[in-house]
Amino acid sequence: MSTAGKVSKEKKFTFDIFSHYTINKYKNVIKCKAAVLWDLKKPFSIEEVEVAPPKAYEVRIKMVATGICGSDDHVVNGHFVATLPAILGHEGAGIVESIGEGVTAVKPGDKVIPLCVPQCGECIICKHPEANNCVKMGLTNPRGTMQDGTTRFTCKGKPIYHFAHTSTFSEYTVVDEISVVKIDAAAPLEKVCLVGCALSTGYGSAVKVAKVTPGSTCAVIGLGGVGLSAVIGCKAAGAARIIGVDINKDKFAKAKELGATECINPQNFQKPIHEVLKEMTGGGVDFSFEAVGQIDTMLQALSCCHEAFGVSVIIGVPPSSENLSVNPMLLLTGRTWKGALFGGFKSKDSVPKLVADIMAKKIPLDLLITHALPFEKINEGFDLLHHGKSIRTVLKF
Ligand code: PAD
Ligand code: ZN
Ligand code: ZN
Repeated sequence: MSTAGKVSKEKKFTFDIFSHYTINKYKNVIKCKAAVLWDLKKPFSIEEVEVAPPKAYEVRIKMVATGICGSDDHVVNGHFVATLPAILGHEGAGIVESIGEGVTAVKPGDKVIPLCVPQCGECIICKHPEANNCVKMGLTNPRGTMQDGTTRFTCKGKPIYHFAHTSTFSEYTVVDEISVVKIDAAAPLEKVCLVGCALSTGYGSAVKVAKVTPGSTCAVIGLGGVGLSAVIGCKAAGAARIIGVDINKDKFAKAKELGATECINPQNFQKPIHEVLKEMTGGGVDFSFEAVGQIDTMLQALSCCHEAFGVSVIIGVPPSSENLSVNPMLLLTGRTWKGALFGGFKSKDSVPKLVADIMAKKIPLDLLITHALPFEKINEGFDLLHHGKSIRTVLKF
């Protein structure tokens, strides 16, 4: 009896290995095109890369569209540290190609948005009712890998690192199950890809992080895709006055179309812009947003909100080497200073709802997309951003 028992255990063991093998046998390495950033301050190279099959609790996605975000550009210019060589991009949408063992959240054929802020649902942050920066995020320690510490991309025999848990600048990508969410099958992916970053970030900064109130006065510094999404959020929350601030006056028409009641260019004033804003608003705005990613504009945003009740939100990602120095009196008088990733939204919970609101025309997302290019023209897309010509360029695969 005891020998028989031993044999059957061994048999079971053999079967388990075999069944694992048969599951993975049909999932091939995919060879496809991706934009690889080999070095800082260099253009992207379109390369043939190998994309390994998803392991357990991972998902391989065929990308359909991806936006170009200021944060991708911060990596290229070295302000935001990432492990290179890497496949950047974090504002995409696509269709699930295959899933690893144990995946239940999505299945092949589902339309999905990869999530640059994961939501594991189990950590202390995910369980907190307000917080969203899941412990699996690792923003301050960017390893450029899957959660298991390895990469799924290789090129010319070298491992290529992931970026922001998403790496959307590739025809195929692999993400952890905690970094992807299913969206409405009818959603236009070449538009809702922006929910993967800009829209959620700016809109949530207004409605969720600052909690803009009806009738209030707001200032948004930086009118790129993120700042304009904050303008959309301020308007949706019922702000009476929304002042857009940018050094590029070409951004003003779009800002006004989206809800800015007036726009100002700091270069047209002798005084610092926070003084100008305080004078314009009888002492300071109720809510201010920094959507540039520079230390000086963060201080301008803080200073321009009312000293007794103003709330200022940092959205922009600052150069990693720079620190802020402020006079504590700015806060002692009663200001609140906040910051958030991804608009403070819990990603898995909020992204499908935001997509639904866009499809119901409650959020004018289309206006943020100024250019569409084939994926291979990614460097042209970054040139448009550098020259202040685009709000969002969407690359199509
Ligand atoms: P963008 O480059 O499209 O927009 C930046 C805007 O700021 C441009 O319109 C500039 O003209 C303007 N600008 C530059 N300097 C000044 C200045 N001194 N005063 C006023 N305006 C100025 O970038 P974006 O909209 O994609 O991103 C904006 C920032 O938000 C950037 O720092 C990015 O890294 C950050 C970001 N944060 C999150 C997050 O989760 N917190 C997510 C996505 C992007
Ligand atoms: Zn978590
Ligand atoms: Zn982004």
